[in-house]
Amino acid sequence: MADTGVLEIILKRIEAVDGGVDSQDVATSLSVDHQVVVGAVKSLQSLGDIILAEQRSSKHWELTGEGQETAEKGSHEARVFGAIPEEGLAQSELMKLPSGKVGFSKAMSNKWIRVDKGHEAGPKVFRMVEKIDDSVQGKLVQIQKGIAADVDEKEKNELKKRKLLTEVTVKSYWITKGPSFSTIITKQEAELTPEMITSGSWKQRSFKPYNFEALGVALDCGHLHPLMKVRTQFRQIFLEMGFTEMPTNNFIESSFWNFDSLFQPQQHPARDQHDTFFLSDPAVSRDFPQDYLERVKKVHSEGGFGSQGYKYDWKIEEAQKNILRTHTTAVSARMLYKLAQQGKFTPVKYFSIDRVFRNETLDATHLAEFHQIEGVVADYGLTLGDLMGILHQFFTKLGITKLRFKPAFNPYTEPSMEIFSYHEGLKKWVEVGNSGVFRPEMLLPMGIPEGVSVIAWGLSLERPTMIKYGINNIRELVGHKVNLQMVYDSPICRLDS
Ligand code: FB9
Repeated sequence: MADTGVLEIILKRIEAVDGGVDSQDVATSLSVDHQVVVGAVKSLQSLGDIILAEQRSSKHWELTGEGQETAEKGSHEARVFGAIPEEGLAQSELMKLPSGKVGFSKAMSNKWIRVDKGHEAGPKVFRMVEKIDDSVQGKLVQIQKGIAADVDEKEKNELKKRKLLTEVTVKSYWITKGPSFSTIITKQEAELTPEMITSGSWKQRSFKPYNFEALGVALDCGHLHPLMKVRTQFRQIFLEMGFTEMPTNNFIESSFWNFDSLFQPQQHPARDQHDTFFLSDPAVSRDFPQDYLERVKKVHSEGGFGSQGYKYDWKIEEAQKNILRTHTTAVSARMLYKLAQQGKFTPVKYFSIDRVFRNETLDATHLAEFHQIEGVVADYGLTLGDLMGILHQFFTKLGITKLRFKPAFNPYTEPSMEIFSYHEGLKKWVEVGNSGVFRPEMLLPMGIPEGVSVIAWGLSLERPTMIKYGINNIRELVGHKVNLQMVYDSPICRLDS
């Protein structure tokens, strides 16, 4: 609230006149900065319709610094005239004077002085008249005193061209009485309290208008990491597509569920130390559905279900090894086995978004862990066309509409496809995920009925997050070097825009 003294003075002045008052005049009369009066006007306006304030601008002439000097000491030409003695003055000496250059040409054009070039020592300047009328100084003095009625606009603009005068635009408020005008300022209440309501005193109070433009109070609270914001968006996409989230709360997994159940052979390179993190304690799991384990062992070592298998000596010790899961497809395997055990098959749509761990070479976009996003659909008679269709539907919700599919290989899906999207910014096709149809050697040992096929796809959470938030190095997104201010400042995520 502005100084109430200024507010009261403004109100009393408005009351005292028929029309209104100008904020600049008030500021001048109170010897305060104009902004002080503007602040008082804003405060009065916030109290309701006490005053009306119409912004206006007026122009007036002001002397420049050089103009003030001219008004005080005379024009340059007058100062040059005054510097020339009876016996004349060498032009070279005259030009050394501060007003020399400007004053000389003006005095010559006014025919106040003349140059005699017949002297041996060089040109000499002489007066041509006894005295002069310094009209420039006279006009500036009149303008300075505010009595310049007979100085016309043309003459003022001439002075402006000589940088002796400048035209100043002044914005001010014309303040008049409002519909609720009063010289008494009643303090406005900022909030309606229970006491006011119970006592009824609110009836005699005036309340500040509600400011719907006010920003909310910045909450000093936690902030969601961009990865979590993007995860929420992906979760929303899956949910609106009718998918159910899988329970992924086990980072530790047995090799059996992570690899063997997916028909990934025990000698596959992805299963050794340099690609997978093995646990030392507890090093092994032993609790598996025995009948299912036997079927897995058989399909690996001898084949079955129409497959010749891998024909190797499958060892339970390999399957028992505990690891950090390398993909969330291990969770999909558990869920599909559980689905097969429920007796009557029912079509399902599952998804998962959670951390997976790979003992890989680190670089600017790859760490030893990332969040995998996975979608799974199980139903009778699903085909590769259904997979392509649901991929188009899913990626369209990310704003990705141009997809291409490239044949690929995964141990647990056949056929498999890498998914590519055309990146308008990079002007090239970029890989946005992988997909495929789970193999019968994976599904049939679980007990999934003949005729049911399961399509699935996966992508990472970090890649789209880095793209959406313009982060080039993954260490700026996750890890101990993350700038927490980035987390605080990261905006809400909208994947479809
Ligand atoms: O996410 C990936 N790229 C991507 C995804 C979205 C995106 O969004 C743009 C803003 C709009 C941009 C890019 N990729 C998969 C492709 C590459 O980044 C790749 O270099 C890295 N891949 C990870 C694995 O790397 C070791 C991404 C990760 C990945 C790859 C495959 C799967 C999951 C994650 C899978 C699978 C799968 C296949 C069949 C059945 C079930 C699951």
